[in-house]
Amino acid sequence: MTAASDLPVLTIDVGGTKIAIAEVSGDRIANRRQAPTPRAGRGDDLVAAIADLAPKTGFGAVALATTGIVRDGSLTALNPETLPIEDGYVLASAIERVFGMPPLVINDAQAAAWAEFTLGAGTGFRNFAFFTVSTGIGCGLVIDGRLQSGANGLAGHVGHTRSEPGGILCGCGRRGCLETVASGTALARAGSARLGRKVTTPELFAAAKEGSGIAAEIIAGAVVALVDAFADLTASVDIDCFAVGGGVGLAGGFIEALQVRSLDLPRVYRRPIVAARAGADAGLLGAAMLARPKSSDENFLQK
Ligand code: BMX
Ligand code: ZN
Repeated sequence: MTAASDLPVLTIDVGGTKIAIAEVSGDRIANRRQAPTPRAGRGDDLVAAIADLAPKTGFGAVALATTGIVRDGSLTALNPETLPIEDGYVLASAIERVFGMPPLVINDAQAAAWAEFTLGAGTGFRNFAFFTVSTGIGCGLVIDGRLQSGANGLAGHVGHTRSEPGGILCGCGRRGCLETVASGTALARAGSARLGRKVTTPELFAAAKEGSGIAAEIIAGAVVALVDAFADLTASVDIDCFAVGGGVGLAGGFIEALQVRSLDLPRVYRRPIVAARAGADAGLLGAAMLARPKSSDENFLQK
């Protein structure tokens, strides 16, 4: 008989746009599949979509990375525009009912930060930050080698620090958050308003490439805001290296633009900015690793 620990971890990544599911063994991802995220505001719809997509047997543990604030297995949206859901939706128990075992549940950017720190762009650093620039802006922080979730799950939500005083109202209730300036949602919104036609984020990047000054200016605004957020974070906790992922973060030329902009910072705030290496599936990998910590990873998570 196969011991549960020899079997892969069934791992789920719930983002604002899509749900991905795979079986993860070590750093190997198999049988990856995905579906659009149900956005009607009901946690039960999310769980039903996961149940539809996932195998029911053949795994030894279940791990779930999700956009939003995870506290003791419950999920609350900080920004309901990124993922609408009931406050404090008891995600862990709902997932346990489907698969018959209690899952590890963690914020998506925190999970991805752990993967990058352990086997990606953050290896060898002590204080490391991973940013995902996607539907929203997520961030996971590893400080002194420990992944920070915070007692309330809020650690690393740098997407909701102030970027533009008096700026537009964020779904979290504050005004001018980084996420209202530099996320994929923000770029598409600004692009549509200023170009006078509905554009998606990839269309905005394509327009910039084809010479649209307006599109280039909007993207440059996001770059400036992100680099300032990196500098603020460096001033707060002395980050050694920033890795950037997510659909927008990994879009052609974006990381290079961040690197160039960071040269305008006073030297004391400058840190390496690199592309996430674990790729689009860092959240899957990190959640699986957190569900199966090695004994040498003792105290890896700081609550
Ligand atoms: C939002 C917030 C974060 C998340 C980030 C990236 C919600 C629902 N999510 O700031 O928890 O990490 O977006 O999320 O409040 P993604 O869906 O863009 O990957
Ligand atoms: Zn906000």
